[in-house]
Amino acid sequence: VGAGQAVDFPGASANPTVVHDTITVKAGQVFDGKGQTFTAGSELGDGGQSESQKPLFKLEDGASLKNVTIGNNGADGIHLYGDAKIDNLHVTNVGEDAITVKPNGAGKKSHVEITNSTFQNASDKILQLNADTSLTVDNVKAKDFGTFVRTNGGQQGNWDLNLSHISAQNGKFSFVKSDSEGLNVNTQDISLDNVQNHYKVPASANLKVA
Ligand code: ADA
Ligand code: CA
Ligand code: CA
Repeated sequence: VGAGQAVDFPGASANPTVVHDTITVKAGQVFDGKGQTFTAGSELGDGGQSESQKPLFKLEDGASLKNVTIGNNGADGIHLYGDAKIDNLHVTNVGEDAITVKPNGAGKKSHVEITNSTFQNASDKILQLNADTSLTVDNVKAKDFGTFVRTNGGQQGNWDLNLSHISAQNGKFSFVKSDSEGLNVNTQDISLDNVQNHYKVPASANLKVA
């Protein structure tokens, strides 16, 4: 799939690489999965809704991950500690959640880009933002999920969401959900089909839907 080209929903390989221990991508490094499928071993969790599961990948500040499929056991997905770029990621059966922005210790806002990617079968959330983030999501598809993006429940933070060229289908809770009064959301070319509560955000949020 070329950069910027629309992607459909690729399947997982029948012979995935089993991740028994979280793979750490060091600061500034690029992890290129070369199209391989990864699935979590039971050491990381069962891909259900337990909050104590571990991620398959942990990205340090400035790390990138590309050309990765996460298959049957998504456990706690991918954890980001700082700036990150994720490209051509396909999660066929999202676990507890797919991607989490974690507090990075330095207390600085994370700049996170997610491009040319797909997410399917999330019982609850796909993207979970637990620390201040400028999030860019471009050319992404989601199908059968709870919430596409959630800022940490009950919390105020510094969150900017730039969402473009996204199609989402069958969302049982919401597309964007936040309790943060100062939330900024900019959207362009979003197609929502059978998605509940498109923008479940405080009235004070700055929401620009183009
Ligand atoms: C839930 C939980 C949070 C955090 C989050 C996550 O929203 O209430 O504390 O664990 O999930 O990161 O998965
Ligand atoms: Ca959770
Ligand atoms: Ca989680």
